[in-house]
Amino acid sequence: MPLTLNPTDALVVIDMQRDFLPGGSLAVAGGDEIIPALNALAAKFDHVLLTQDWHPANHISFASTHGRQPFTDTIEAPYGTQHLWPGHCIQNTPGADLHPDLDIPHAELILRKGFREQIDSYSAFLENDGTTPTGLAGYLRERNLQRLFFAGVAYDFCVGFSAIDGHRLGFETIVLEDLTRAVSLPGSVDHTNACFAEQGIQRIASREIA
Ligand code: VGL
Ligand code: ZN
Repeated sequence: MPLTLNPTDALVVIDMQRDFLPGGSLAVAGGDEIIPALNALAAKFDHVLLTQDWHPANHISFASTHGRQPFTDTIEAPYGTQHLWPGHCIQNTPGADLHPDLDIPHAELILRKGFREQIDSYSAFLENDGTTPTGLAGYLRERNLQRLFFAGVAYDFCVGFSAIDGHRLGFETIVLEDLTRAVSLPGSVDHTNACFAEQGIQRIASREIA
């Protein structure tokens, strides 16, 4: 049975920026493939929100900040283990731009995250310390947006953390599986899938939406 959208639904498109897509410094394989279908689906939603990873040049999540290797190395931050990445989505650089093929003119909010030098933020709701709010939950509640559909990159990091926090914060949460792509570090996709299953976070295909 097709899923019918209603006016209190929102599509949340995570981090569809040049640096996360092929050609970028932290490219997610196949990330560009989802853009046409994402644009088409977004047109069906009254409310679309975008996130933008937005880091200072010496961000805590950059391997170069610590003289370490990206992808394989981690550091112990005051808030816990932090994966290290290639430099990406640096404030006011072209890599931080939303991808030019993303065509969602009615998107009503672009939420920047990860802008504090000493805290990363995978989730659109809470920074990686698990306590610093981005303000998104307040925005959604004040606008009476109750059911959230997540798409974008990366499935196993920013999409996953955002969906899990959204669910915990009381929003009905659905992940559009065909409209995401994963970074795929060892075990990261399995871990994300297990968390979704444990919390009852639904994964659906975008074609199920009427
Ligand atoms: C992301 C790694 C670092 C993401 C952001 O958007 O999933 N991943 N920063
Ligand atoms: Zn980042």
